[in-house]
Amino acid sequence: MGKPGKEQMIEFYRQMLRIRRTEEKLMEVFSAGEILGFLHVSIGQEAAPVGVCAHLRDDDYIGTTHRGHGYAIAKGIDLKRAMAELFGRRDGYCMGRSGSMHLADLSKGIMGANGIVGGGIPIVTGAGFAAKYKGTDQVAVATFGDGATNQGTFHESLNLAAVLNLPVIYLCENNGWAEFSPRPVHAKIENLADRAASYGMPGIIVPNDVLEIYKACGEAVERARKGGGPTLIEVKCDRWYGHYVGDAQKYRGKEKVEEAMAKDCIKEFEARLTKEKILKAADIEKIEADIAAELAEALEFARRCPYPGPEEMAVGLYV
Ligand SMILES: Cc1ncc(C[n+]2csc(CCOP(=O)(O)OP(=O)(O)O)c2C)c(N)n1
Repeated sequence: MGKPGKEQMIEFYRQMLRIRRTEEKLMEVFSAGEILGFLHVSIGQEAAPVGVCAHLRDDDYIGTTHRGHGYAIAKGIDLKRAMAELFGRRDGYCMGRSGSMHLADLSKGIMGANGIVGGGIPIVTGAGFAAKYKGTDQVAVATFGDGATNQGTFHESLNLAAVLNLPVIYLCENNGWAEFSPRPVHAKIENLADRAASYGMPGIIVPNDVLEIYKACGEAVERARKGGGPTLIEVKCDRWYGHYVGDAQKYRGKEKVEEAMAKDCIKEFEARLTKEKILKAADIEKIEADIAAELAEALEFARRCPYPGPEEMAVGLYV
């Protein structure tokens, strides 16, 4: 795995911004009542999806959480159909039934977001098992938050993956909060990557920096593809907004929120690329304009799609 070139770095920037702008738009339409149900955004955490998905092929798997839009976007989901899904429309990926929390596109290896904390981890471990069993060189990535590392599914999956030497990357975005509980309330250890040692796999800690994440994930993916087994990677990041859109964060305090927002993985990367003369102001403007146009088109598509009819309720239902 080489270092990313200039073009690739610009692409990292573009993808992170695309995730940010999409979720900002989602917050807007959700607040206006156009999207129903719950919405969890990953604003402030855009580096991990971009850093890991840069190493993945369409036939590699990824399984995410209730905060999974970023991974779906970075793995190549079509924004129009994803938007239609969140709007509950028939042309969405799952006929408008999955919404934000179960968005999936198997043609791109996106096994689905998951509303059950820790629920995606064994599913992805199973995908890794299938890849190994079939003798392919596919890899599977499970992403989850710090809270999920206290679920039994996490421990059972990591143990099995280590014992069977499965090609799975476990990517924990430690944003310091499990819903409304700060990390010290739900886990006694500060570094969740330490848990890897008890299963006999490497445990790596990386900051919320796309290049560092790209490097760590690249090594883990390469090792997994070559039969070297699983890795646990912990990204130390911050959640800018509440647990869900509409959460006033009374449990967190204004100062802590401002502290989190002062750390922006996109702005930091933008400053670096600008300093190294890889990005100019005009390039940034063009990227912003392209994303705005793509989002406007996706929204227009979603709003225009019909809702599924009651007669379609049983389509895709297996009993
Ligand atoms: C099995 C289960 N228990 C509890 C919940 C309620 N719940 C939803 S999200 C969440 C916290 C998740 O925290 P974390 O894994 O750190 O992810 P983050 O929200 O920080 O991305 C909880 C407890 C749930 N959805 N599933």
